[in-house]
Amino acid sequence: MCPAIVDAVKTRISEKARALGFDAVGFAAAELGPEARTRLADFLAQGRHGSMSWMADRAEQRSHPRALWPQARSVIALGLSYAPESDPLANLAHPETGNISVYARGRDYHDVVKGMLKHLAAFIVSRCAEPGTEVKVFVDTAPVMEKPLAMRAGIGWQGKHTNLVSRRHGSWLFLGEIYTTLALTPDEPHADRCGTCTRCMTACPTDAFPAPYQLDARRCISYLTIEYDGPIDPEFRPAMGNRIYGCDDCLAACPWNRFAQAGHTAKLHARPDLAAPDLADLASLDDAAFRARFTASPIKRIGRARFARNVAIAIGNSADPRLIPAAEHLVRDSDPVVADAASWALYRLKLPG
Ligand code: B12
Ligand code: SF4
Ligand code: SF4
Repeated sequence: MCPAIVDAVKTRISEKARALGFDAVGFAAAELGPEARTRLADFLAQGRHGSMSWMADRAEQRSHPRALWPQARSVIALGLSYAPESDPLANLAHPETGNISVYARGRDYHDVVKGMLKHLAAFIVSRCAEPGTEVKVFVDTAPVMEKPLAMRAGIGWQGKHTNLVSRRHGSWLFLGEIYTTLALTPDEPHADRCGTCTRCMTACPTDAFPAPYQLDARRCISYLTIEYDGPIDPEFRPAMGNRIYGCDDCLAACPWNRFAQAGHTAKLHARPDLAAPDLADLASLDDAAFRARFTASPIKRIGRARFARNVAIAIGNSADPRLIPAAEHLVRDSDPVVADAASWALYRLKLPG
């Protein structure tokens, strides 16, 4: 395609992406520079992925878009804002409730973003490309390094908290990509705008950043509450507070959020019952009730046992003796990890003074 036609195709794709509801769109070549590859290798070599062995299993595809799909020539990077309407950390001050991170208070973003990506991909194939053009859509779960690709496509930069920050949407963007055989001119990569700021790093309750731009997932509350299924190290339990699913402290600290307007995608808006759920109520959920309560929510993915473990730790941090019966109920749980967390909680609640 001649450059003028490529530009026209990019414009059509960008307009359609925005019409579908995406807040950011950019274009990159289907390749990652040597830094992302080396840094992923370092991260894995230091064991910072913890029990997420799937990260190491497909590291080659993760750090080489063409190792995942040799025919890919371009990547279309998309961002969808989920910026909250109010203070995302307000609920941390209510220890009798559980705090769910902003991204998981509404419908599962994997489903929402994937649906939008599929619409955009179908449009590209049917309306923007020569016959034979192929596309593949990804959001989160594929071996794709979404943040460095989005930075290369110019929709933001990787901040010191390691997530992509946008000048317009702050830290609150979900990412998705379309890999395609179309040759599209890359946009300019986004420059780093962190400057001397280190607010995200000092905001972290578990000191999970060994250095700027580096995260040790094993210390991160998001990893501990969502990805890790064993007994959480007692070192981290007090710092978890009432965070029962994910953590937003480093994202919320970012000064670039001040430009963000609340996300407009209704499906991602917070469910009222997940804004400040009662810990005693959550502790009483059996498997069937857990599944019913979290239908269409990303929380369903972690299963009832991991969730109940997190609830037990939040109960142990509540300093609220009214939650002793809830902890006693979980101590009798058939899952040893849940029972262990509940014993720890009971011990804390019964400590004098
Ligand atoms: C594994 C994973 C996690 C792990 C590890 C996170 C991590 N930072 O690696 C855990 C479970 C902890 C996690 C937590 C969260 N996650 Co997560 N996660 C992923 C996943 C699947 C892979 C990320 C990855 O490749 N990590 C490996 C490391 C090595 O890569 P990296 O983070 O890009 O590391 C870079 C930096 O270290 C940098 N670097 C190192 N040194 C230096 C030096 C300089 C100078 C510079 C500039 C850079 C630099 O280079 C590395 C390579 O680019 C992505 C989806 C995907 N497929 O990409 C979602 C993803 C990153 N997660 C996401 C979200 C929303 C979260 C949470 C906010 C959820 C929550 N509220 O609890 C937290 C945020 C925690 C945090 N501060 O990162 C979003 C982030 C969106 C965005 N705007 O960036 C993603 C992109 C999913 C999505 N599709 O939207 N996540
Ligand atoms: S998500 Fe929470 S625990 Fe993880 S790095 Fe950010 S502030 Fe620290
Ligand atoms: S809080 Fe500061 S250092 Fe962290 S990502 Fe935002 S601008 Fe960068």
